Order: sequence, then C-alpha cells, then structure tokens
Amino acid sequence: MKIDILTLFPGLFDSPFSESIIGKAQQRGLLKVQTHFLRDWAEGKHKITDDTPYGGGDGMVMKPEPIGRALDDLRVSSSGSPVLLMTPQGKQFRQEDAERLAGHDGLIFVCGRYEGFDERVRYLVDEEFSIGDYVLTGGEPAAMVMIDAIGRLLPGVLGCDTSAAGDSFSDGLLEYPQYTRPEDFRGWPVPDVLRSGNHAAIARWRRQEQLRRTYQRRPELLEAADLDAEDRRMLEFIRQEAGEEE
Ligand code: JQB
Repeated sequence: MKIDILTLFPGLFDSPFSESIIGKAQQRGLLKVQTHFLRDWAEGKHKITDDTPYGGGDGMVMKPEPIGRALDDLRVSSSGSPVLLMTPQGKQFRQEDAERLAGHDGLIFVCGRYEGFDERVRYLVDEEFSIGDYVLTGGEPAAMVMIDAIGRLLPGVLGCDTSAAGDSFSDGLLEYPQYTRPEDFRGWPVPDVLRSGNHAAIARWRRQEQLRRTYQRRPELLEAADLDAEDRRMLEFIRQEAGEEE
C-alpha cells in the first residue's frame, strides 16, 4: 500500500513511522509512506496557507487553493487513492473503516492546522474522518492513529497472520484477560483454569470473561456483537450475578 500525507509539518511523521511496526513494514516494502509539504503548493514570497475567516472571528482558516493544487498533483501520481480529510467534524474512525481502507492500493491523508479548513476543501475530498470527540491542534496525530490501525491489517505486517483476527472488536467484543509469568504477582495469582491444561475449559472461561468485560465496560457493544446460544446463556448468568450484588 502507498500512503501519501499532505501536511504543514512533515517532520512530525519521521520518528513514529521509522521506530514502529509501520517502520518495519516500510523496510520490508509492504507499505510506502510519503509526506508532502503543503507550502510547496502555496503562492507568493511568504507561501501562506491560512487566512482570516469571512464574517470575522478568532483564529485562522486553511486556504483552499494550496490544498486544491496539491490534490490535483497527488490524484495524478497516486491515482485511484481515496482522499481522506482529518477533521473534528468527520465521521468517527472505527475498526470497520480500518478494514475497508486496508483494501485499497493507496490512500491520501490531508492534515490541517489552525482552526480548520475553508468549507470548500470538503468538496475536494472523498471522506472526512475524526478519531474521537476531543480537539487536537491539527490532523497529524489523527492521521498517525489511522495509519497505525490500517497498516497493521496489511498482509505480512504483523508477525503472525492470526494476530489481527483475535483483536478487540474483530468479533465485536472486548478481549479476555491475559496473564504471563509470574504465577503470583504481589499476591495476585494467575487463574487456575489457565494453568489446568484443559483447553475446552480455557476457551469457555475466556469467552465468559470477554462477555463479562464487555457487559461491564461497553454494554452498548453487545447489541451489535455476533452471539450464539451459548454466549446468550453465559450473558444471562453474568447479568444475574451483577443483579444479585445490587
Ligand atoms: C485543525 C484540527 C483535528 C484536523 C481529527 C480530532 O479543527 C479545529 N477546530 C477548532 C479548533 C481547532 C481545530 C484544530 N484542527 C485541523 C484539524 C483538529 C483534525 C481533530 C481531529 N481528525 N480532533 N481534532 N479527532
């Protein structure tokens, strides 16, 4: 996959993408990330990319022309890649978006700064994404988050093919608790069942803990989760257990 990033701060991406698994994926040729300096498409001696808002108000807004010219060029050099705008007004980025976007040969990320974009920038892009309901100083950290989530889904990027399949959200539930050595850490033991060698009992316990955690922490996920009769029976038990404590 080829990823193009349009930004006023290309240097921000250097260390995240050289140190991480995404960096290794680049070395192995599975992924190519290329940053593009938006000021290269700005005009005049000062190469200005922002301006004051019509109608007044505080702060500055990204001008549309430099972004327009940059995307005219990038749509040629990376033809077929959808253009994604990072913005707090975008639709919330989810695992299902990561899975869908991982199927493209290329993606073009547009990162802004200041107080956002001239409204007409939206007419130039294919999709608008936000990573969550908080305000960042710019789109760069959001693009890094999306590229990390998408990159790890590309074939061969993770060590083992099955590691992405067992993730939180891959079946709509939170993950089960994990333990490693030591057997006792500060008086907190590893659950006996995990040391029993009984693989059927371990699988049952893990599923029950997945359901319990999701019920306790993210109950809204249970509505969309794909549950069989055994899951529903366990969930009924978990609900009763919780009800009896009140
Ligand atoms: C400028 C951004 C995010 C891009 C995502 C997320 O947009 C603004 N509006 C008001 C004040 C400040 C800004 C800053 N800003 C470009 C830009 C914020 C993305 C952003 C984002 N994706 N939070 N913030 N989840």
